[in-house]
Amino acid sequence: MTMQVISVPSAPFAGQKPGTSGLRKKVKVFSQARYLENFVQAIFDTLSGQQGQTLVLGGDGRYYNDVAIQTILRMAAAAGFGRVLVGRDGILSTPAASAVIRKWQAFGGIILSASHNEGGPEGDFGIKYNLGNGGPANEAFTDAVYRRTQEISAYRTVESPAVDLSRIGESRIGAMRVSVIDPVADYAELLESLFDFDRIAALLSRPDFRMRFDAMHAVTGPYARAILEERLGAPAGTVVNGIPLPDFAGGHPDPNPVWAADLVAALADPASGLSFGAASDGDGDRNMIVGPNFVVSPSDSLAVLAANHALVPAYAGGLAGVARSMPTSCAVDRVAQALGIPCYETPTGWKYFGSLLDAGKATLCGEESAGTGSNHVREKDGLWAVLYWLNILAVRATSADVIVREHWQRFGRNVYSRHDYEAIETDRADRLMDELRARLPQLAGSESCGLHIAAADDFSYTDPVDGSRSERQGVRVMLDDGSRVVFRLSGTGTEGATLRVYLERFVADPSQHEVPTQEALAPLIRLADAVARIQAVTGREKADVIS
Ligand code: G16
Repeated sequence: MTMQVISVPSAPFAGQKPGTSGLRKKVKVFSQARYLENFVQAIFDTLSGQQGQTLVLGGDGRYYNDVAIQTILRMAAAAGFGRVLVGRDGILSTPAASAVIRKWQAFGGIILSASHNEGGPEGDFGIKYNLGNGGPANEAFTDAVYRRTQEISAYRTVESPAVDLSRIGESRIGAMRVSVIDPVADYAELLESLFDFDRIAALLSRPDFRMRFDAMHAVTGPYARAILEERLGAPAGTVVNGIPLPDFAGGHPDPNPVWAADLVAALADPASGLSFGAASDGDGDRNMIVGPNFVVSPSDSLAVLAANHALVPAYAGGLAGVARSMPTSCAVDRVAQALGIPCYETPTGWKYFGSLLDAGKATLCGEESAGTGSNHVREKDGLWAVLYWLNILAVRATSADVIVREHWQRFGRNVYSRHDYEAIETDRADRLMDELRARLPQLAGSESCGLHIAAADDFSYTDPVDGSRSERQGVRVMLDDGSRVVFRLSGTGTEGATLRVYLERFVADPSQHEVPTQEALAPLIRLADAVARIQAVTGREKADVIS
């Protein structure tokens, strides 16, 4: 059955430039007439060869997810896709979408999410396109989509009633099949193939081991229940805040000590009886790992996963290499050196890991922004990280804090913190970065706050696989002893600009490992303000979020 394709006249919107991870805007912006349609049409116009192919579609269930899914289904039919695999109720976590694209050899996928940003009618919405490898489209593609949004004059759709997404099954929009799939099954099967589920199940059944997984009312609730409670036999109630809500119950589904403070407090309270805590974000790709009275920093987590790879079935054969984003601490570099494997340093954004994973150059990747993952999919993966930790805990029969402290003893500690200045006026943030960039030539070799700056530059990256180049990816100020301060503007915010200041100092001496992080970094915090004139330019006396 063919349907008549309707061409609806439209005109460009300003600002449809994808950031670090797709296009993220307020719901109010996305729900304007033609806004979503223009962007989706720009994606479809940038593709070629999609006729008759399969598209994967799903999102994190946030407010507007359901409306957007129906719009995109009609537009996919008009664009000539042969089939769409859509998660039941329009739900697919980001790593699950990646797994489904890969398993079913789909042409690509559209994921609806604004990650850890708040939801609801006043909150944020987002959309990104993933390629046939299951990973976020590269910069060349997103630049082309942006160019297309600036010249668009119409979008194409069909007239068709809304598809019932509440039941698994098949239907059609014209010639296009719509298959509503179980959002959990393919993903859970993949994770089961990577880890020692028998050992993890034995750990979870021990009376002296109790874990809590906080799904933060976001997408991972159903995934965590199915995997931890149903397949691995963790007691009912292990997963908390497990029902996804369109507004995440009013919170930020951001697994860090600020937004998951309840979990951190529970693990700090011996009366809770908890020995391990974990959380994931809006779309299920980020993770937080918490031990008794101990929050594992994401950069340390990546290093620990790499150092313990031999304990996990999927990685026991060895790692080809590891990769981290530039602002992520160099803790994993030390592990790579000890293992004799390469460590790649990429710009911020999971999309930069894709070519390294596809080429078999890296097995594990991670970022300071609470993301870790491997070559099993092409996205970072929150529950994967939790299962990896559980697998290590099951084999080593000790707690997460002990594992990290032993890691520091062996490799030294890369003391690390990120200071975020949120919702700064955009022109002030741009001025700060411009002036900092202009000062770079004088910074190298200079003294500031009693510290000697060995080098200073603006990070650029050449992809070792396809040779593509990315410039202006963050200012690095490096000291003689390996300490660093990195400055960049976030590419995921929706309000003004967010300045991120990343601080790192290497401490070899074990007697200094327990010095509180902000105290250990105090000289670098002063240096950061002095070289970037943060207070003077932004008017802010301190960071809004320190993690
Ligand atoms: C996205 C990207 C990550 C990045 C993070 C923060 O994650 O996929 O690679 O580290 O944003 O980016 P920024 O510092 O530019 O805000 P997510 O979980 O938000 O999709």
